[in-house]
Parts: sequence; structure tokens; C-alpha cells
Amino acid sequence: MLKLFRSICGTAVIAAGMATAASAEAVVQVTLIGKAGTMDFSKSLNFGMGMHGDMKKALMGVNVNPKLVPRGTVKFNVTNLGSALLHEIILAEVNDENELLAYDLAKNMVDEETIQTLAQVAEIAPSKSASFTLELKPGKYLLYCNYAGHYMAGMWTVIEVK
Ligand SMILES: [Cu+2]
Repeated sequence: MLKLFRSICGTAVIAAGMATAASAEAVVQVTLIGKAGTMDFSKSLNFGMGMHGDMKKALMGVNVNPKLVPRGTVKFNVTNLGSALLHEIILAEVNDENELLAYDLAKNMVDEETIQTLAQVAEIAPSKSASFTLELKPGKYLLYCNYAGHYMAGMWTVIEVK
């Protein structure tokens, strides 16, 4: 009976320790992907948010793990896994993943003035990493690259904070 009691106590202590660590800071691993090959950025590729393109055919992408994090302090570790191109990462508030963003077709870029940008890291070179940390309240957040043509090539994803 004493042995059983001890093992239950041990489990409780470990669980409490994990809960403390999780609430202190959530960490999201972000990878920027560019498929090899030539891309024509002079026109929009229509893989943007809310456009319901077949994202498996997208030439670029942002992968995140996890896609759902608790409210509070969130750290983003961003790595450019592409082999050739510079990328940036922008975190912005959105309503949901079906929202159509205002797009400047002449510049082939999202009109950044129309959405609330919360954080940005410019110029992440191939195989390089960057990170940023901020407080997030519950909601949906877009992570995207706004170099000309990249957003419409599929370089975005949406995470949820609960
Ligand atoms: Cu990019």
C-alpha cells in the first residue's frame, strides 16, 4: 500500500512540473519550404488564403508544429529550409483561414496596410534560423512571407491560439 501511494505521488509531481513548463511558454517550430524549379512570380499563382487552391501543388509553403497553442507567451523558431531563396516571416492577426486578404496585383504582394502585423523577421537566408517571442491572446494568426509572389505561391499558414 505504501509503495502504491509513493508511485501515485511521483506521478502527480511529474504532471504538475510539466503543466508549469507548458504554461510558461509555448514553442512553435516554423519551417519555410520552397520547391526546386523555376517559378514565374510575374503573375499571381492563386494559392493564397481563402482561395481553396490545391495546396499539395503549391510551390512554396510554411509548415508549423503545433498548429494550436495555449494563450500567453509564444516563441516562434523559424528555419528557412529552402535551398536558394531568401524569405521573411510575418505574423498577422486574421479572422480565420478562409479570409481573402487585400492583394496588390501590381506588386504581387499582400497589402500589409490592411491587416494587423504583430511581428516580422526580414531576410532569413537558406538554412538559417530566426526566432521571436510575443504574447498572444486567443484567435487565429497568419504566418506568411510577403516577398513578391511568395504568398500566392502558397507561403502561408494559420495557427490558432486558445
Ligand atoms: Cu518567401
